[in-house]
Amino acid sequence: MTDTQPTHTSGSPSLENLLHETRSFPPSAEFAAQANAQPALYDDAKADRLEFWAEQARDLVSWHTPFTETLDWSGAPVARWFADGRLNAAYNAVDRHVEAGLGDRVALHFEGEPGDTRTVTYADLQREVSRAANALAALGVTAGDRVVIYLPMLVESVVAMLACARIGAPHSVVFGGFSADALRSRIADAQASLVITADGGYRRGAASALKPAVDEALAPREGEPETTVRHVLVVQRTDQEVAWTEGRDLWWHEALESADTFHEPVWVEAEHPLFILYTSGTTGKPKGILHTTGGYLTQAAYTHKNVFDLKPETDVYWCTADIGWVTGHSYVVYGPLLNGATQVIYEGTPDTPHRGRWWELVQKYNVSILYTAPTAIRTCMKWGEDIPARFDLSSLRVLGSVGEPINPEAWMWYRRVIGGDEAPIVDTWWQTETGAIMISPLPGVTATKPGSAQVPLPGIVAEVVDDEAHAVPNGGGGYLVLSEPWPSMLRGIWGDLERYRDTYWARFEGLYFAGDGAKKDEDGDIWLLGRVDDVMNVSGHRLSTTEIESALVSHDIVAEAAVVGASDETTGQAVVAFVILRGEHAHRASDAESAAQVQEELRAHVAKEIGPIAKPRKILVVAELPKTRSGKIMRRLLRDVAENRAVGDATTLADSSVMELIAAGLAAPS
Ligand code: 6R9
Repeated sequence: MTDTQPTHTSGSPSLENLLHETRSFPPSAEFAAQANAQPALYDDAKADRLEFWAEQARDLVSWHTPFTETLDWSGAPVARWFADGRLNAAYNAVDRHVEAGLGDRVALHFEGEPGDTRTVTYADLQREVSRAANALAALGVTAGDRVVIYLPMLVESVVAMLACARIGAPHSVVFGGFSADALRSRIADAQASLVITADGGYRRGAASALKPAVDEALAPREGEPETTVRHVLVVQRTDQEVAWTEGRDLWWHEALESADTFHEPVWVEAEHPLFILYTSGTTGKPKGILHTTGGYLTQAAYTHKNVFDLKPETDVYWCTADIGWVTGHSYVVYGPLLNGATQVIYEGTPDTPHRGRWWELVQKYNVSILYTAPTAIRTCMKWGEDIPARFDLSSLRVLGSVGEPINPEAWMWYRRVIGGDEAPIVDTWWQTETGAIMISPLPGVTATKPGSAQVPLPGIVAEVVDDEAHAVPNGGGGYLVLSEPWPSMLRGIWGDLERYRDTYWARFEGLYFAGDGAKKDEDGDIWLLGRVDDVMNVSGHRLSTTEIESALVSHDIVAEAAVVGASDETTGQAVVAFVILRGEHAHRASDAESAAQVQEELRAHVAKEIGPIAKPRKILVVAELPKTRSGKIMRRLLRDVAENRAVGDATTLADSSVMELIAAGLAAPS
């Protein structure tokens, strides 16, 4: 493929900092000629949007009963797509490829952190998923029952999700890095009847335990209702000692051993729930985002095919996301498998046993499409480009980014060092709620710009609006909204329809409010600017300030807490907490040493309550917090402090001396 030189776009965006970026990389003629996506895709979608989606649904998904109706929006904001069709997600991801004679194609190249490997073909996957489905059924799990999956990145994790889908039991995957308490509240909210976990997994060169967190999450607690969980299936990964509850706990391998390899998929309605995935909102309570089957699968497959230009016969695809996040759902499990892709899944961290592990894997498996997050790219930048330079990365032909805005430096580094100055980068904007990619360049069609997700995909209608819901002109900024329903949109918040309306549909009449700030450049391309609510984005993971504040305040010594996301070179944002100690404990922060102790104690407490990723990078003990007269904490001012800036306008503070007090306190030993 020929190299493409950057050209400069017309017009100079008058927007601050990153919008001074004017480089643009048109696709090479060769890439464009072979691309799955052609410019006509936009025209087709514009000509008849609903018919366009119906075509995608018919082309990319196999229906047991074909649908006749495309969209029913009469119950807005709860959409029904392809509602009279019936299908099965696992059949679409696995069986139909085997039936098409592709059973020998590798579905998964699994690489364990210690270096153990496993190659799983589509035929293998069909046997495993069928067995697992029979095992779940034998445990009494039926269509509609919820199953919580709490696993590391293993072949069994993919099998478990598909087995649930095969019997019509919605799965709720809880990220393995979350604590027992986080797991407990999600199990309770979903009223799950089964948990699938492992003894442990390998992380940073050691076996780390998972099962104890499940035991703790299920233990009876005074004043709380008894758990709905009847069984725990345990995958044996590390051979660690595990506590065992007779009658409740079963080994995964034993349950599967005795199960039949044939299983007839349960054909469900298109609107049957496929999964619930919990994500942080602006209040402390995580939201169970509900996705259903037909529309979700359609958009997952469509985006995976066109945004990554997947050629299933020749490509090797690798998405580095964990199945605990939505990216792992749509772009490790459903999108790639529906499209019959061959992919790599990796259990461990990028720096174990060395900092070149990812690039070694790209070389080993000839990965051609890589999908990862800006925080990972920035970490690799920090480690130095001599590390990837030691490996042959010439197989890479498409690079993807997701999770947070990618800054132009990281984008350029990704393109040059990883993509050999050739591979197109697709910066994909979407959310747990949107289910699949919404805004992204199309490789081979779009001239890409470093730092911008650019354009809504064909079939998607997005806008940037001001406070009054008016579309802003090119060059202007405001809030990102989605103006038309899309197939993979959430169908609500589990058990809380009111919260669904309030969170997404109350801000602007008839428009989906994404919670992200955005600007349009002079070409009308969209630049995402981060969250406008109190949700932080740390290494591409959504964390709520409120949730961390409540975790801090639940510690005996803390009276009050305020949490902000301070910009951080590597992780995008870092959690910084300001705490006021209870009077009787105030002395504990009087010298540097004890303040450091307090900080460590509270960090550990947050890790226990929520999980290690929520641990504040810094905890500052203060005497007061800046509040408005109505009692709202002015996080903006705290962010100034956290980012070492001069403190901004503090005139709306109830007590204007507070910021001086905080600044003085920080100058003193901490
Ligand atoms: C897929 C995923 C969603 C939030 C979203 C936004 C941020 C994701 C982005 C991006 C700028 C991108 N986000 N992709 N911001 N450019 N390409 O990440 O889902 O975990 O629900 O987070 O992430 O702020 O609102 P989720």
